[in-house]
Amino acid sequence: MKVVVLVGGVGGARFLLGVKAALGMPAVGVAAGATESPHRITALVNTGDDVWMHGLRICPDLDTCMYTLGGGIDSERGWGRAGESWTVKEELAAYGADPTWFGLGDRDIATHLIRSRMLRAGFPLSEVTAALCDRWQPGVSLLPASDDRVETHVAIDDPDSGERRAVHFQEWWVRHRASLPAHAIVAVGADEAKPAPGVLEAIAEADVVLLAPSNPVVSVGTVLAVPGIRTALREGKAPVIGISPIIDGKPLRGMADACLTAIGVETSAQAVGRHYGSRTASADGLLDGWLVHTGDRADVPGVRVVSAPMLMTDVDATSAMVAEAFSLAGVSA
Ligand code: FO1
Repeated sequence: MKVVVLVGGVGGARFLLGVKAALGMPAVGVAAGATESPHRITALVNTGDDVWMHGLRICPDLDTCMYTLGGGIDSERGWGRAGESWTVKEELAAYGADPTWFGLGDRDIATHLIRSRMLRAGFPLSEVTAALCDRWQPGVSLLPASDDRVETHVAIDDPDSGERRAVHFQEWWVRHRASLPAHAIVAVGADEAKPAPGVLEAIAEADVVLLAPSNPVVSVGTVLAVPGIRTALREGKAPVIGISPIIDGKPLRGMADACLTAIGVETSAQAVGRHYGSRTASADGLLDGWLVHTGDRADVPGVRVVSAPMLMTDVDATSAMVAEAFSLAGVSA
């Protein structure tokens, strides 16, 4: 079976562990020896979080997926490397080099050094990612939604001057913990961006497409902002099943509620399902099915809604969620 998953960072990476397990693959890494799985998983990963810092290109969601699926993640933080140290970060702070609020770990910096050098040599992000995945063997194809620059910026009122200005998503998310009201969230560059090589092909060949329970605005939303992707999903043969990132009115992690408020969508499974929309009953909607947490109610016109336990407490729980999504799609591994 060919599965395409639209993902962001921490939640999306955990979800991908369950997709691999549901297809009988080892959640972390790849099966040893010849037993190559007959199944294919392609993750279309958000690049809106990506940022230049200290001269390095950082791709948080691609790295979080790569480390999580390759066995290098610090599972406590959900991002960055296990066994991390922070010497370079401390030295940068000693120089007063801004920003000091972003956690750049020593091991993680090796990834950014290789990526930055390859990008400067002219390699597209998709080839850089494939090269980094040679080491990590995530067991899925990690594709950036686009090789072109797409960066999420947030319009806020400056906490000191009060004047309205745009900051990079990372400054809003990490420095301010998304505590400043976002007056607008813009995927800068999305209009001119093209889907990365392999993205449209993966969608066209897919047997099922899953929208991971990632942030519907700054993760899945930013992938969908790349021209051509939404149309490919609507016109593709594969059923599109969304997994609600909101459980009884609250985002599980991250601050999806702050992002949903910014775009005027209520923080509920029903509102997010309607935000994605029905493929058959609306002009630009995507969903054939919508999976919500047991006990949540959601009426999404033109979309089949099913409830199931949605807490990704471990790989087995996530795998069970994915199995529910597959049966809602009418496919089986
Ligand atoms: N998230 C934080 O909350 N604090 C950090 O200092 C931080 C550093 C960081 C460094 C590399 C990286 O790949 C991710 C990092 N993240 C950090 C997560 C990052 O903000 C992601 O964009 C979010 O987790 C959303 O996916």
